[in-house]
Amino acid sequence: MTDPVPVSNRPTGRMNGGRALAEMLRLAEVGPMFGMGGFQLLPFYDALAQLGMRHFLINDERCGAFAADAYARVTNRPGVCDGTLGPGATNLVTGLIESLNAGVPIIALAGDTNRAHSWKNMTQECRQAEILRPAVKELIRVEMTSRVPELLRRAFAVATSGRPGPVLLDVPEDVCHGEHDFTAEDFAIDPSTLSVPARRTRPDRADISRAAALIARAKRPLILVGGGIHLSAGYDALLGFAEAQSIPVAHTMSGKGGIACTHPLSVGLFGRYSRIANELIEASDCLVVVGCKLGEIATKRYVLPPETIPLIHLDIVAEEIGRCRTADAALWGDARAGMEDLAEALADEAKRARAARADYVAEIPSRMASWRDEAAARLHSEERPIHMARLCTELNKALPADSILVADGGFAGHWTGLLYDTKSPGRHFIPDRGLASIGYGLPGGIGAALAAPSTPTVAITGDGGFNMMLGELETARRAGIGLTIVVVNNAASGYVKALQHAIFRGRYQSSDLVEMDYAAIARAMGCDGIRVEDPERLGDALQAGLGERTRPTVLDVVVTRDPARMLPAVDNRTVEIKQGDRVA
Ligand SMILES: Cc1ncc(C[n+]2csc(CCOP(=O)(O)OP(=O)(O)O)c2C)c(N)n1
Ligand SMILES: [Mg+2]
Repeated sequence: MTDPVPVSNRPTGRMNGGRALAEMLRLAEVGPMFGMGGFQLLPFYDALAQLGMRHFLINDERCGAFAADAYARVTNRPGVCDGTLGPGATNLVTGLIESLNAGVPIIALAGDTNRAHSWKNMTQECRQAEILRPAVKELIRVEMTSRVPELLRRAFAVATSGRPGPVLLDVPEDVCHGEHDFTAEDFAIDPSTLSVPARRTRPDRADISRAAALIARAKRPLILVGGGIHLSAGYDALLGFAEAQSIPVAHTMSGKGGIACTHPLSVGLFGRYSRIANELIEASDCLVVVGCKLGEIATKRYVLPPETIPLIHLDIVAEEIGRCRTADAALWGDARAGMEDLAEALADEAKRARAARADYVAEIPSRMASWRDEAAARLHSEERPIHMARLCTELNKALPADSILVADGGFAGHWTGLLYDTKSPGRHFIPDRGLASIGYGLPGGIGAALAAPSTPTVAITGDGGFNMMLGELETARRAGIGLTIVVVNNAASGYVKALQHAIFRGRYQSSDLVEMDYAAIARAMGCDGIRVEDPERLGDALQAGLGERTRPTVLDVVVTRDPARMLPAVDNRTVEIKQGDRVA
C-alpha cells in the first residue's frame, strides 16, 4: 500500500471524533455527502464546515442514501451519507439495502446514544444497530474516539472489496464529541480501497480452460451481462471478448451499458421483458453469464435459461454461482479479469470462430430491425395521453451519448429498461434494481448530477415515486443542479393498477392518485416546470430541460391512464400473469 498523502500533510493533535471522521473522509477525497444532522454527529458537521467539505442537507435520510448510491455508481467511489440517532438511522434502511443488493460501495454514518445513558429511555433511542445490521455489508460500532481513523479505513476496505456494498459506522455521541490526541500516522489511507474494484481476482486457470472449451465448440454463444460489469469497469474487456469471438451480448436492467445498446452485437434486455434477447437465449448453445445474479427478473421467474444449455458463470461472489442455475463452468473472479482470461485462452480460436459465427451475428441487426418494425406503431405513436414507448423514443433522440438516465422503480424503469438505448458503454442508465423501491429517481438524479456536473442528467420517475420524494425538489434546487426530472404522470400507482386490472378483473383498490400538475408544483418551488400532453412537444421539452444548467426542470408528462395498456409486456409479453402470481 502506497499512501498518497505524505505524513506531513496529515492532521495531528487533539481533536474530537467528529473532526477525525471528517479528516479521514477528506484524505479519502470523497465527493459530496448527503445527510440530516442531529446532536450526536454535530462535531462532524462542524468539522465539515471548517474543512470546506461539501455536504448536502436532504429532507429524508433515505434520499441521502439513494443520492449517495447514485453518486457511487457514476464514480465507482464510495458514496457517503449520514443520519442521526433513531429515526435518522432507521430512515437509512431502504436506501442502504438498495446498495447492498446492487453491490454499491457506501460509507454511512449514524449517530447513536451517549453510552453513559444508553438503555435509559434516551430520546430517539432504539435498537438501531440491530435494525441496520442486515441492511449493510458490515456494521462497525465505533467504541473509542482513538479508533475512528482505523475503523473508517476498515469501512473503505469492506465497501470496495469483493462484491462492494454499504458499510455503516455506528458512532455513539460520546465517541463523536469525545477528544483524543491523534498522530499523523493514525490517518493513513489505503488508496486502493477508495474505488471499486479495490482488488481484482482471476478465476482458476483450469476453470478458464473448461469454459473456453465450451465456448469454442458453441455455434450460438451468448453473453448475459449484469450490473457487475459496471462495478468491474469491464467495458473494454467485454467488447474485446465479444468482438473477437463474435458473441452477442444481452443485458439485465443493471447491466445495460456493458456495451452500447446501439452496438450491432447488443441484443438488448433479457428476462421479464425482452425485445429479441429471450428468443436468442432459447436458441443458444452456450451462455456466458457475467456479473449477474440470475435472479427472478433476469430469469423470468426461473424459467430462463433452459437447463439444457451449457452455462458459464463468472462472478466475484463464489457462492452466487449455482444459486439459481447450475453452472457447467464456474469462474470465480473479477468480471474484467475473467473476460480477459477467456479472450486470451480463446485467442488462437478467434479467427475461426468469427468465420463460423458470421451468419449468427448477422442475424442480430436483422432481428432487431424486425422487432423495430413490429414495435413501430408504439415507438412512434402520436396518441394522447402519450404512449410510454413514444416517450422512450424521444429520450433516445434527445439524450447525448455521455448523458445519464436515472430510472425509478415503477413503469419509468420498466419501459426505459426495455426501450432506452445507451449510445456508449458505461453507467449511462441507472435503475435501482437492488431493491426496486419507488422514489429513487429524484434523489438518485441528484446524486448522479452532483457526481457528473457537466454531464446531461435526466431522472425519470412515476408520479407515485415523485410524490414520495417531493421534498427533495427543494434539495435539488438548493444544490443548484440542472437536473431534468421526467414525471410519468398516469395518475396512478400504475403498476399496481395494471396488475389489479390483469388479475382482479379491474377491481381497483388504493391504486389511483389524484390528478396533479407537477409542472406547476415545480414552478412554485422555484424550479422550471413544463407540462407535456402532446407527444410532438416532448423533444422541445427535453431540450429545454437539458439546457437549464442551474436549477431543476420538471417535465410533467401525461401518459396513458388505461391500466390495460400500462405494462411494457403488451409490447413484448414475457410473463403470463396467473391469479395468485406475484409479479413484483
Ligand atoms: C417503496 C415501494 N413501495 C411499493 C412498491 C411496489 N410498487 C412497484 S411499482 C408501484 C407503482 C408506483 O407508482 P408510480 O411511481 O406512479 O409508478 P407507475 O407504476 O405508475 O409508473 C408500486 C407501488 C415499491 N416498488 N416500492
Ligand atoms: Mg404512476
